[in-house]
Amino acid sequence: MPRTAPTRTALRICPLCEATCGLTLTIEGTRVTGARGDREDVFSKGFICPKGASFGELDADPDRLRAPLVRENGELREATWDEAFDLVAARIRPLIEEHGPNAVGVILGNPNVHTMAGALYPPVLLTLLRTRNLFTASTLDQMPKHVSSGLLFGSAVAIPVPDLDRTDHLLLLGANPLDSNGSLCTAADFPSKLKALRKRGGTLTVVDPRRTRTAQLADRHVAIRPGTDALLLAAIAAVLFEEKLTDLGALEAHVEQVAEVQEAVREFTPEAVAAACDMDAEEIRTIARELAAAPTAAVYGRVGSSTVEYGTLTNWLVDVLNVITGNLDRPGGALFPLSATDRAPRPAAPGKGFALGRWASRVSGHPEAKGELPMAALAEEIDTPGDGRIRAVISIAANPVLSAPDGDRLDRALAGLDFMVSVDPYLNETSRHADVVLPPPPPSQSSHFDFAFNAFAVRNQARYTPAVVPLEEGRMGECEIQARLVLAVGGMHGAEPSAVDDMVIENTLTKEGAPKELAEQLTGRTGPERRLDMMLRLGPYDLTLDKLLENPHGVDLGPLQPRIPQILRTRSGRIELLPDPIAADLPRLRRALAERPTALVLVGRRHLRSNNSWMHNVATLNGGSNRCTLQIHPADAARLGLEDGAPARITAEGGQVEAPVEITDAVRTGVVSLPHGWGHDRPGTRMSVAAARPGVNVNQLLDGSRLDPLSGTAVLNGFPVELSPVR
Ligand SMILES: Nc1nc2c(c(=O)[nH]1)N[C@H]1C(S)=C(S)[C@@H](COP(=O)(O)OP(=O)(O)OC[C@H]3O[C@@H](n4cnc5c(=O)[nH]c(N)nc54)[C@H](O)[C@@H]3O)O[C@H]1N2
Ligand SMILES: Nc1nc2c(c(=O)[nH]1)N[C@H]1C(S)=C(S)[C@@H](COP(=O)(O)OP(=O)(O)OC[C@H]3O[C@@H](n4cnc5c(=O)[nH]c(N)nc54)[C@H](O)[C@@H]3O)O[C@H]1N2
Ligand code: SF4
Ligand SMILES: [Mo]
Repeated sequence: MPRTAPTRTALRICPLCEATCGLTLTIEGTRVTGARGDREDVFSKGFICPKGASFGELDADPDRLRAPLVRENGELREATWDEAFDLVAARIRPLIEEHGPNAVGVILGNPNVHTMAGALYPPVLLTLLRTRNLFTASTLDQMPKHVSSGLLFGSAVAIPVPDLDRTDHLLLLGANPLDSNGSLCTAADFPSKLKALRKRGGTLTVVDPRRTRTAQLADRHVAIRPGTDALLLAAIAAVLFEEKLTDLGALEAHVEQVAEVQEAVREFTPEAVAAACDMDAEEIRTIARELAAAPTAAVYGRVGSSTVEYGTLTNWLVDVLNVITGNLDRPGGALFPLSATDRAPRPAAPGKGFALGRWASRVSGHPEAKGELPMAALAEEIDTPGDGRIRAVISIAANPVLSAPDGDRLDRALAGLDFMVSVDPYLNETSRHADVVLPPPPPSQSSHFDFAFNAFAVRNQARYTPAVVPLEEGRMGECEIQARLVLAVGGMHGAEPSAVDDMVIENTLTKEGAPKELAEQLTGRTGPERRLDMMLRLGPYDLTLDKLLENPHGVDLGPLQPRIPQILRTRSGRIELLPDPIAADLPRLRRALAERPTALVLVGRRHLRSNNSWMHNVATLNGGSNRCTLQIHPADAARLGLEDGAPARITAEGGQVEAPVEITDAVRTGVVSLPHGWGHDRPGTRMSVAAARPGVNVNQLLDGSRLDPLSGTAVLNGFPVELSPVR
């Protein structure tokens, strides 16, 4: 008998951020003891970051829940899976039958885009449940991009990504890929790609109120006043029109309303916006001319251009610039990826367009966007009495008590629900309110395919990694958990979970007009694998699950290709450059020209060794420079009497928090920065490492009323704060 467990290696795509790096894991017995970058991975070619390197610690975190929890007499206790699902069915069905589907609110958090389960089952759950109360991390993040793409291109998921490997010029706004590793632009090893851009003679302009590690790489860093990117971009467009620097190139035949946009941005001259942006008008002209002069260029904005006052307008203007410089849909510009599980391209044809506001939230009347209501309105939908209030919540991979505005109110609201079920590996600030917690296994025990991120990748490719360690005794895979949840909520409690997959396969094949025999040809040991196989076979490449299994380092599908007009689904079949909802929101931006800026506004930041709210429980990731401090410029600190290391009180419309001051000239004057995802000091959680260094919840400063009106996205960046020393 071997005295020690045998050591082996296995490949696993990293699920910890959007870069989707291929990892080579070292495994002793059933324990992951090491992780390095897989040099043969077709996409990531060996890249790894400190989070990926901590895969083993994160995977083996002793605070991860091992068994379901159910609430009995107010206390959570361990239960069997059968008990847990029986309880879900028994409690949720009567609520739906008595009060209708809208009595159930569904919350979907970010990690759903990092698991196969999160891609495959929530859509089925929502189809069966038919609730209008859907809240996701998108309205704390990228919903402005979906709305902008929906309006411009007719499809909310048609999102152009910068062609990082080939572009000559990148204008990057409100993104810090050196720490975030990129977002809506899946590119393993973003740092090298930016360095390579400069090495081949290209240029990088970074617009960010902080001198980030990304900004330090740039040829030009513009420390803009937060929240004013829409003004800057409108001014760049105005210059391009005024100086006749626009050139639509091959797009000419596929775009309408260019003249209308020219008219709409005319008054946003560099001189008109300079004071609001706190920029030099001449520099704005230079940026516009550089953008036009570059042989190819891409404009790309992320979180700092999205979770802001004019989020949808900013995201629209990003693509307006890509269009009027002829860079949209051309190599070196911004292109639409075609992932292996996308539907095979259909011929170009006018579509149904994109509708906003098909229904509105009950309390504040916020319009839906992409079928969702603002996460910032979740608490009021639960705690405001009346017909149609949310009485039960299904929360999957979400921690809105920390990630959404006014966590204290949401905390109270969740505590007052009739019933809550949470699919989450941790008992944290949000899941502690659940009556049933269903814990998925750690990532080593889950198979992985990036349904979401392959569609935003800078190179088309496909990779599948089966689970590297068998399911531990007593565990249930997350696909099965979510399938059983679908059945329990959908009134089919007790049916085989594979029934969900069979139903989806049958419906899809019928809808796609595919031969029925295909269902029998599908390979795969499990329902989710067969669904993946089906999607690959229906997809645009000649791929199957078997082919991916034969190529464990992935299949490269080549650089991004032009997809216009085929991808367009607007009513006109063309890019509608000035959609009505955008035109209707422009007066708000015009008013901003005259507004006097507030003295001090707050922005967030991300740390390389962190991820939103849930990775502070790994000792190797929590510590060092990864701290919840208030960064402030020396001049502002001196003016306000704040000392480095001493606590400051931060006050805003939603409340107050106290955080230690970190004086640094990396933030510009008039701006302070506090990261999100902290505030692990609530009772009843089981995250011991995080609780020992809790930090504070920045989102307690917000009351949920600040939203980008078109997308319902919370304004998490660039809101006014006041500071004082804590004596
Ligand atoms: N102030 C401020 N607030 C922000 C942001 C900001 O920049 N500033 N960023 C926003 C953004 S971009 C986002 S995306 C949101 C994120 O908001 P959320 O999605 O609410 O938060 P996360 O911290 O990503 O974690 C979600 C939950 O998923 C659980 N989880 C982890 N892995 C798995 C898994 O494999 N399966 C399941 N079922 N659960 C899992 C975690 O334990 C955690 O409870 O936060 C937003 N909030
Ligand atoms: N290490 C790490 N990686 C992550 C995450 C994480 O928490 N940690 N989260 C993941 C998630 S969910 C997402 S969505 C992505 C996000 O990925 P990124 O969008 O790259 O995220 P951030 O690092 O928050 O970068 C936003 C930048 O916008 C700047 N900013 C703030 N306000 C403004 C403004 O008004 N204008 C401009 N121009 N800039 C502004 C901030 O200073 C910040 O540097 O990262 C993902 N990857
Ligand atoms: S960059 Fe992202 S995907 Fe790559 S190793 Fe780090 S956390 Fe994982
Ligand atoms: Mo995000």
